[in-house]
Amino acid sequence: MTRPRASQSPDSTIVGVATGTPDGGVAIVRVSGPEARSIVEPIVETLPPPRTLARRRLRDSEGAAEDALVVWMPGPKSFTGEDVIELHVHAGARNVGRIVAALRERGARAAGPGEFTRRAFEHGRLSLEQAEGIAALIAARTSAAIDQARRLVAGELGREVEALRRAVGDLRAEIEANLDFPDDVADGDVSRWREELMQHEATARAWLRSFAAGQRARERARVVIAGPPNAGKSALFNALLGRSRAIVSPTPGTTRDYVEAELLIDGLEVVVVDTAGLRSATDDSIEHEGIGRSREQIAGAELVLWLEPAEAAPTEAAVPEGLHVESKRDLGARRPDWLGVSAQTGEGLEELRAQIATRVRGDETAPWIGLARHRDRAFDAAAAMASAQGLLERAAPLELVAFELGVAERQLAEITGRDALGPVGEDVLGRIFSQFCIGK
Ligand SMILES: Nc1nc2c(ncn2[C@@H]2O[C@H](COP(=O)(O)OP(=O)(O)O)[C@@H](O)[C@H]2O)c(=O)[nH]1
Ligand SMILES: [Mg+2]
Repeated sequence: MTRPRASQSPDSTIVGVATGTPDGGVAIVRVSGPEARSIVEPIVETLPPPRTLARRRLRDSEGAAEDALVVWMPGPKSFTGEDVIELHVHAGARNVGRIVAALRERGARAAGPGEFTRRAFEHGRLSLEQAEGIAALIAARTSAAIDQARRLVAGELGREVEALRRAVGDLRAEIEANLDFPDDVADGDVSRWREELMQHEATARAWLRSFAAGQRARERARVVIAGPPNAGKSALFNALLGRSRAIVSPTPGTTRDYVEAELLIDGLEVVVVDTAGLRSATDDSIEHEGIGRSREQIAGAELVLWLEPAEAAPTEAAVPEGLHVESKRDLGARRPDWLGVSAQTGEGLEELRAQIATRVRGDETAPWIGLARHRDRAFDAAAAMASAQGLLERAAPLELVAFELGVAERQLAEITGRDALGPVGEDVLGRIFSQFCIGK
């Protein structure tokens, strides 16, 4: 292997506890490295055949016996690409501690954060963005985040990035083949190169847009219900939630502070916020404070539902970029081009849900997970491709064009970390894997 192996003492055998929940009944102790077999075998007497789970009596650091299920996965067809043995034992920090101690006494070193995954990357079992997907999956807090992280782990982004990197590389090779005879380059070639580059840049820019949509989907958009007092905001909030969470009252100014709740709309997790009604004339200082908070909520919203009731005349205050909703449609319809709903009869609620989902998702049906690092690299690659197009347009020397394409290729290669000798340095790897938990 030509690649400098960057992890600390890479030939050592490491041990870590692979399970993270303190209330689980079983803990998995994982051992990976060239000595895995010679370290573990003596304390379980015999290893079961490869990839077969078998029950064994295990001797812990105090010589006492513990029941364990043992699975032995010889490298390179293991998670890390090394010899791996997993011991499934009873959970409990002290119990597990005695087993880990027995393994360390026999020469295994305690694994650092992300060290198992890092070894998997270094042995070519995972690309870098897949490894990051594992960390994102563990950290996921919404089901959208889980779905996106799984796609990252499955290598979907990596495959697209690799395809683009190869296409840019082919184009660079073609341009470089003309370096010695620039006068022989036909105008048709130059315009075809520009055309191809424009398409490649568009591909990277489309990722950037879907990365942004993916981030919105992961982060629970805030949907803020705003409007004048008595518009029926709290009633609509409760109707969307399907329960009585906010106080509904004919007395204007009842809602003084905002109330929020999580809601699943079309598989999309959003936070719906009910706010105090906006009106200018009030001497009530608490209501005044509530109105200030409503404005803050509107400013921080992904989507504002601007509500005005069918029984009252239109106001001037409607938030222009918001979704305009006329409430209390059971009492009539005064704003025919607004979306009509009634919290009382349920009219229009399905349509409202659908519109919220569409507005929050944008036109992206399958948003990508694009972690900040992927976004930055894709952005720089797109910028390099744009600059290469500019150079071609100005008939600048082809060396410069080829140079910019090389920059774009390297930026793309950094996303997957595939380029064995290339651009992903210890600083990048160190930063990525230090964010993992120990045992992963
Ligand atoms: N007829 C009818 N009345 C409603 C509807 N939604 C709310 N209301 C009434 O309008 C008044 C104000 O409602 P509320 O939700 O507290 O308004 P908010 O001040 O905007 O939060 C209450 O008396 C509600 O019963 C509706 O869909 N139809
Ligand atoms: Mg209210």
